[in-house]
Amino acid sequence: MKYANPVIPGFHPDPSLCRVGEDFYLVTSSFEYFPGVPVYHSRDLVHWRAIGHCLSRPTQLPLTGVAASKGIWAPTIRHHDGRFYMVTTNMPDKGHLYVHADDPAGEWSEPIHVDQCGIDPSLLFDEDGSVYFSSNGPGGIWQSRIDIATGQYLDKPRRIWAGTGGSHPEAPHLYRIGEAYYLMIAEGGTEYGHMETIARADNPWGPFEPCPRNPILSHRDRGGHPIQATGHADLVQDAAGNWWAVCLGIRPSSHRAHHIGRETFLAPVTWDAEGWPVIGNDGTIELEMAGPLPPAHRWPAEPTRDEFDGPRLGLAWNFLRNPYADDWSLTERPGWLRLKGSAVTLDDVDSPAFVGRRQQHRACRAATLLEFDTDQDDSEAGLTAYMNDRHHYEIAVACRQGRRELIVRRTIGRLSAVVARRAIGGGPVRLELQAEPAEYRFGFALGDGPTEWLAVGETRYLASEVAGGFTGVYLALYATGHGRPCPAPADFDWFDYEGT
Ligand code: 6LW
Repeated sequence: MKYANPVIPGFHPDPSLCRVGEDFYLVTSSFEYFPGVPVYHSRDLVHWRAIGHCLSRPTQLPLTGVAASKGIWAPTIRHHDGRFYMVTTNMPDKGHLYVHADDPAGEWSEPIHVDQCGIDPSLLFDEDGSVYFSSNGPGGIWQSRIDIATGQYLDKPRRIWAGTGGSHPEAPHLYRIGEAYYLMIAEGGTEYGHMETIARADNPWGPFEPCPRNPILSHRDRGGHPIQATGHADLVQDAAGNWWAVCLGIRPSSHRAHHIGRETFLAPVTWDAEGWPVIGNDGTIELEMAGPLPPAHRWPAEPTRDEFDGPRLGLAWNFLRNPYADDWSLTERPGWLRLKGSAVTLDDVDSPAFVGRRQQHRACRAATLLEFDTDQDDSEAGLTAYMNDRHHYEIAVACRQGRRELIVRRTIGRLSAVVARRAIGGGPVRLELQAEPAEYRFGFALGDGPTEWLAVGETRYLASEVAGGFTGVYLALYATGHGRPCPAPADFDWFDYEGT
């Protein structure tokens, strides 16, 4: 059966998954966004639907003052004895934590912290009841044995494998398969040299014997291939006994520039005569692949338009860091998302009035209808293509010398400038963004009038290779008073998002 990669497009890095019966559950990293660690559900490994978040309360996920691309790194999800566990690291806060839930859609428990070095923690529940806690750390992969009720050590952490010599040995996943323990890790760093390697032992502490074919997954020698940076993988066996890997990869839009984030890819896994896994086509993956998938199970398509009619935001929406409760409301004006711009701006390492979703297609259209009757200078509300606090583009209604105007701004590092403006009168404004792999176009319309396209900006300047960090572009509605609160609310009637 054929399927298309990536299976979860847009900013969904560091995928980890587990199976319960015929159901698969997958989590990805969420960094400075809240709620954190989205949970996806699938029955066929190809079609995934969002069902919740593991970290949905500020007590589980404090993000105040967390820099862009800090916060939640590299979760692992496992199921044991009727319970789901998700283990991750909140950077820099208190380090490793895990939460558990009986229903992966939530609510998840308060966090239990584990005092172990490094990043990228994961758990193995062994058959004798032991729980192994692995992470990266100085010189390789470290492991302890913990009491899962408390997070306390039963055996102190020690280094169990240095990897094969690549930089950044990280993202360990320890599996017990038959009588053997397999330790699969990422090496080479998460960029273009990324790879996945594996080793085996008959004891969870090693000594680990590396696979002679390492790396078992990498595109580091495939310059020009549409998929790059493959690595950070996790394995699962389906109900029919077939094995699969999920991993992260990127799709550059122009030379060495990817802007919608590290995405989740799927590859079939076979085993060679010596008992080593073969991922995809002998260690590489493609945009179209085939494998012995479980029977197809599609989910209803997401509607293009969010009318903001419900009492809660849909699961696609995120805030930047922990939101201030007063900054947003779905109930003050029913059927509208109301944002109340505070002093905090998109340039601050803080939580502006901001409600955003991942850009999941390199070619897409986003639009919104905004009412913002402001006469306070420097107040502003609109639509942003946001990579981080130093790299973002927006189209907005703003106020200058007491008059409303439409602006397009680009912020690339310390260069921030309004690149287009039009004076406008009162009344609602439709803001539009059209994305192609290499460019964003920004336009607006008044009433039912035609769209006037105001400016074009390259996607390249929002790419990780330029902007830095580990995230991908968000398309977000926002409001700000630039240093003082906005007296007028910004009301958004609806938001359209559509891959094109
Ligand atoms: C993650 C590390 C990595 O912790 O990037 O791709 C870091 N690999 O394993 C952030 O996602």
